[in-house]
Amino acid sequence: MAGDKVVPLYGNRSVDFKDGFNEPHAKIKMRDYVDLLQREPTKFRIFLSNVLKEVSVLQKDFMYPDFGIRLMKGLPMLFFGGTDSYTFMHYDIDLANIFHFHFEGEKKIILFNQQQNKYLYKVPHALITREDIDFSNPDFEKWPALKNAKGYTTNLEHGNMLYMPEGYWHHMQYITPGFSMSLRVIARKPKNLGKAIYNIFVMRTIDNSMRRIKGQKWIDWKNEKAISRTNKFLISRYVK
Ligand SMILES: O=C(O)CCC(=O)C(=O)O
Ligand SMILES: [Fe+2]
Repeated sequence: MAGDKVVPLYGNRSVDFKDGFNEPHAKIKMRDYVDLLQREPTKFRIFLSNVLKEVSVLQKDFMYPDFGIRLMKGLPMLFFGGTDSYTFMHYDIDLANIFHFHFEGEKKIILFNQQQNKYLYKVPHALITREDIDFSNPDFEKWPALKNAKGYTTNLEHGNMLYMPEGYWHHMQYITPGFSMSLRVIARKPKNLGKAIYNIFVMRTIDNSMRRIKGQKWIDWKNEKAISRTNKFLISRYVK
């Protein structure tokens, strides 16, 4: 039903200063994308898609479950991926609680809470870790701080739902082609809500402006800071 809709695709390309925050890497018709998923492995994912909004008949295909907790009722976002694709380690800009429902394929999940930030080579003014870390097979020689990070891992199959508490980091690797729907609940801890407001109104504006002003130098500086801050923390732990 959504075959003719043009959808945005994301690959594994690292952040480029010429891109806006979360700008897509390619566009394709939904029909062709589904063909691609079924035909061969692909790094291309659909991330934060609002296809339900555009194809209103699909809205009849689901109901909001009643968990006794107030879900954000803007239309839910859909996420698709094929064998070999993964969604990089990140947390969501609004630090929402996320109920992540999975359909079709199998997906491997890694989660960390916000207390692990100091070990994760987090990029400043961003919601990601260093993009050259392979979380599916981390190189602990190159990224020693990761050895200290305590997280969770699980696999999702058709019909499973994963609850991610507010602000949790998530890395999602599609083992086979599939798609998911995320329902969200606003951050409840005042500190997290404060961070959400800061991210949406301040962090994103600073980052977009600095990309325009300083270009790639800004991105490179942030990536270097991700390492130096994490190393500084590691050293301070051992030299006391
Ligand atoms: O499933 C994915 O590819 C990413 C999901 C995600 O980032 C989210 O639900 O916030
Ligand atoms: Fe996310």
